Amino acid sequence: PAASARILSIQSHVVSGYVGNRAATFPLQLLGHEVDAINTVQFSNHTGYNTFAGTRFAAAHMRELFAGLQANGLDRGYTHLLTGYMGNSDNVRAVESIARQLREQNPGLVFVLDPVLGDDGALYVPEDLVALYRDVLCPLATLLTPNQFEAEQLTGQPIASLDDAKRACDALHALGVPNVVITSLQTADDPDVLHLVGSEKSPQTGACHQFAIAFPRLTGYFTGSGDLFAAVVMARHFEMAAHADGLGALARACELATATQAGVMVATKRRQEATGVAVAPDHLHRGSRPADMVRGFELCIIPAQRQIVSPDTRFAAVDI
Ligand code: PXL
Repeated sequence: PAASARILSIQSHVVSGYVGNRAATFPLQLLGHEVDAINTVQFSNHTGYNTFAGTRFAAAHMRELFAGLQANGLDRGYTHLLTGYMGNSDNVRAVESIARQLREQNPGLVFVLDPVLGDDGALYVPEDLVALYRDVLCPLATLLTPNQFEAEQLTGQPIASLDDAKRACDALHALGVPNVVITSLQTADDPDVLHLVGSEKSPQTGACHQFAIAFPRLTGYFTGSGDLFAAVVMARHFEMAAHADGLGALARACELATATQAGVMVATKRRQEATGVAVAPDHLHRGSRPADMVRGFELCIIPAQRQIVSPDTRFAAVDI
């Protein structure tokens, strides 16, 4: 049997719908991995709805849960740490502490850090988190998955082209992260195409493999697709790293993860259209947000689970 990862995933939880841990746990389990979840918030639904109820947990809650694991030796044996939305600097510090302790237990721990800061030109976390992610968490991360805006925030450089993205990857490597994936980049060439730009740097030789994957931009409303992507790229990278010798594992992992993300989003859009909740792009407000969010917008992670195991489409990575 294929080796399993043992993953600690620290993200948000929603009762209804699929973002954060709800978008990561099932896909990772479906791919054969053990997932333990710490929830940074527990909300009724994601914050894109007209209202939401629930609690943001204090950092002390996260530390208490981790201490509980330690008291029973359950902190031993994690191979992977995955983190998403944290929301405030105390939570970032708690994650730093957990990452350091897990590394002490397992020096080979893979830390997949999704630096959730914002999108479309706007931060949705306090501004002080940018420097904390850059200076405190990035140096601990194995794989970093910023979107275009987050990569700009972390590097302080605008990113408008694949060349800019390559330079941003170099700057992020310089913070100490060996694997960087800028998950979606829009360039001036074609508004209907998005680019993933990835960069894998060998810790041994310093050699760098940089690549891009172009994929069609889907109009519509999708929340949690970044959380799904980070989870799947982590699982696929684990599989590939076990087989590949030399550089190339990250590109193969990204090919599969973009295919899964696209497959789930296409299924989601089809269901939106079939059930009549789809909104025309010109009826979207505040970036890509519909005026009234309903359950029908949620990602089809369960109905489209085949796209996680064996995605229909493939997008090829090209060296850049
Ligand atoms: O990454 C999406 C996400 C995660 N967690 C919470 C959210 C959202 C998006 O709205 O509200 C709590």
